[in-house]
Formats: sequence, C-alpha cells, structure tokens
Amino acid sequence: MTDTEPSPAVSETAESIATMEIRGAATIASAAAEALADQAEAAAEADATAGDPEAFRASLRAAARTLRETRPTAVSLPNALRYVLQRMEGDSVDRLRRSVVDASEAFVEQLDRAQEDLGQVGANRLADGDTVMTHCHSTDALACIEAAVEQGKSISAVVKETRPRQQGHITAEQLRDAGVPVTLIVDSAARRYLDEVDHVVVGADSIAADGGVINKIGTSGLAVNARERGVPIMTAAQTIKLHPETLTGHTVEIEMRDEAEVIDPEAREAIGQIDVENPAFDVTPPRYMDAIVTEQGQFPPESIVTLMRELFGEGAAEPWAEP
Ligand code: RI2
Repeated sequence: MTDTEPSPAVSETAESIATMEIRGAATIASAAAEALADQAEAAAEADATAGDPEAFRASLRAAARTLRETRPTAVSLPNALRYVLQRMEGDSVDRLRRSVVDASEAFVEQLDRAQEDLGQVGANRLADGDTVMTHCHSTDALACIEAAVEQGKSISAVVKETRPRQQGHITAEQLRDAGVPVTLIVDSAARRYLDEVDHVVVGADSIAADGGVINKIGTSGLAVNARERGVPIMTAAQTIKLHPETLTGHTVEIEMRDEAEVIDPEAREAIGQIDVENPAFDVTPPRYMDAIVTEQGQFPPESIVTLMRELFGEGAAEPWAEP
C-alpha cells in the first residue's frame, strides 16, 4: 500500500457497492464507515503511512474518494464519509487511527438507533388491521412495519416486485419472516391494488431541500396514483438521507444502470436497433408525499428544509477533497 492507496477492504467494499452486492442507502452508509475504519487500521501499519500523520490523512481521504465514486444517488454514502472524516483528529498516527475507528463505530451505532427510533414514529401512522403497499426494499420502511407488528398490530402487505432488479422479493421474504401476510404483485398492478391498501410505505435514497423524495424508480408514479386514490403515502428516511448540497441549489444525480438489467443482451439483439435506458431512481415532488418519517419525528415534506439547516448549516463540506 502506498500513502494514498485504498486498503484491500476498501476496494472490496467499493466494488460490492458498485455491483449492488451491498445495497440500500443505510446499508451502504454503514459499510462505507466500516471501510474507513479498516483503512485507518491498514494505514497505521503500512510503511508509507505508519509514521507520517499527513500521509495517513491523505490515505483516508483517498479511500473516501474511492467509496464516494461508487454510486451517485444515495446521499447517505457521502454523509457517512463526512461524519467519519470530520472527526479524524490527532497529531500522531495512533491518535488519528483511534479517532477514525471511534467515529466509524459511533456512526454505525447511531444509524442502528436512528432506524429503531424512526420505526416507532412510522409505526404510529399504521393502525391495527392495515394493509400496506411497499416499493423496492428499504430497511427504514421495513422498520416501521415491523415496529407496528411488535406493537401488536395486525398488518398485511402488498409488495411490488420492483423491476428491474426485483428487490421486492427481499421485502416479501423479510415481511413474511416478521409474520406479515404478503401478496406479491408486478409493478404495473399497483394501481389496481391501491383500492385494497390503507397506507403506502417507501424508503428514500436522498431527500432534497424542497422535500422532493429521491427513491427507487417507480416511486413517483406510485405516489401520484396513491394520491389519486386517496391512500396516504409516507417515506421512511433517517436524517442521514437528507441531502445537504440541495440546500445550495444542487440537484441530485440519478444513477443510470446497465441496460442488461432491463433486457437480456440476446433478446435485445433479436429485436434489432433500439435504445434501452435504465434510470435507477426518480424524484417524487413533495406535494405527492404525505409525510417524511425520520428518527427526529415526522415532517410534512415542505418543512424538511428546517431540519436540514439545523443539521447541516447552509451546505456540505467535502473533507475527502485534496487540500
Ligand atoms: P434503506 C434502495 O436503493 C431503495 O431505493 C430503497 O428505497 C433505498 O435504497 C433506501 O433503503 P438501492 O441501493 O436505507 O437498492 O431504507 O438502489 O435500506
């Protein structure tokens, strides 16, 4: 390892995030924080960095950049890197190492606690006997449903499969394990089933300052349909999903994924010359979302900017940048 080279664990984590072996905004965030702790341990041992605090810091910044470049949309990833790097302090490599490892552990602990607290807030929006509809696989959304079940409420679920990667299957399995009766449907059947649903519960990869919810592709259409049918829809999102850069007018980059997720290359070949596009996320305008549920309580989307300012000030530092 040279002074700025990522440790093998950082490279492995970055690869797993890029290929979606590690996925889901919260899971990506804790994996990234843990990878920085690993980088700190490795850099404290490596010849090029062990005796040189500045080289150690540079290697942590480089590792953060490697992790940052994996997927562009979920802000929990840069927010995790920011949390850890802003707490890196000390005038010796050993102190620096300790501060990074401690920050990483504290971050993962806070994330777990936030999800538990958020689950309680979201569960209070669900009533005994409710049927919920889900989209994609969100650990924050599941926390709300599971907490409602733990409160003794009887909840059933209509689970959208969520093309193209069918992450609804993971949701179906986890809800079934929690004792929730599950009906799996294809995405295009959602509107038909909304008549049988009391609440739509989705997660988020990022929340913009205007209350726009960036989540798995298909969320915005679901929200519009839910509004038309009079079914309330909530986004379960820890504050780590609040996107500080949108406070200064930046838009959130929507990840475009491989077209092979949409159509098998052979089937595509058989069709002939066509374009295929595969955006992974979309933006639900705040007027179609009833509430954003966080560990700090629930908010109408339009008021989330107040919480963002409290948590992030007027913008976001980039502690991974070269000085
Ligand atoms: P939690 C996922 O993105 C989904 O869009 C999901 O709603 C969101 O992250 C939040 O997940 P992807 O990584 O943080 O599957 O609630 O593309 O687990």
